[in-house]
Amino acid sequence: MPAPTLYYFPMSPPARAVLLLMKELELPMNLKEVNPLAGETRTEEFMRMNPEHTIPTLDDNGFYLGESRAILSYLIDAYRPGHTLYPNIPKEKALINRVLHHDLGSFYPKFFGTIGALFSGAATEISDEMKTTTQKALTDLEHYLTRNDYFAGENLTIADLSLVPTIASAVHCGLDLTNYPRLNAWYESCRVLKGFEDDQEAARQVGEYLRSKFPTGLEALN
Ligand SMILES: N[C@@H](CCC(=O)N[C@@H](CS)C(=O)NCC(=O)O)C(=O)O
Repeated sequence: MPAPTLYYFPMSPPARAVLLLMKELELPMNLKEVNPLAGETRTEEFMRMNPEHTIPTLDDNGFYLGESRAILSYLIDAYRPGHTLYPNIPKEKALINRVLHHDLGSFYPKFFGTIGALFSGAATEISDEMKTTTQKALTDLEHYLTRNDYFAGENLTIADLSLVPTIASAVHCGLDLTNYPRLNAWYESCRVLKGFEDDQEAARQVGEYLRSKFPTGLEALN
């Protein structure tokens, strides 16, 4: 059967999480770049695959899947079942899912939802409220790392892969992670990921893009 196709955009944090997994496991995959900023996720053809018009979108031989975290767990279950990045052990899986749900339902919307307004031009300054919301989101992550070095235990899992691109983007936009020592130590340990350096390049582009619109970047969050 042909390898699955991933629709992605290089700067997109959720798409980059899937790229990190693909590189880590050396999964054969066709990559197709789609630019949401140019409306390419809103074509009829794309929306037949994913009516929510988001990347990443996976096409596994006619099985279409959106939502990066669902794609991460599907790829392991389908292509590397039981891998340590998402082990087939109910309690370990539950702890990973917990972080993925926290990321989707709390961290990403609080953090990226807030700073996203700077990228779109909807916000032209970092308000006290934006500062409080993003700092709370980062402190919540810091608390996750109180007992473990990684987000769901003592090993890297897809929970970490889901978070790396957002944090890397924030760092390249000017966030000083040393204010969050556990998160900073975690970020440093993620450098072992095979796709980490490529992800840094994407994060650098996100930083440049933000500074083109908002020259001081995220420095006011520190
Ligand atoms: N929760 C989704 C978020 C996906 C998402 O919002 N992707 C953005 C790019 S970062 C996108 O495709 N936006 C285009 C659009 O909404 O039309 C995931 O994790 O996959």
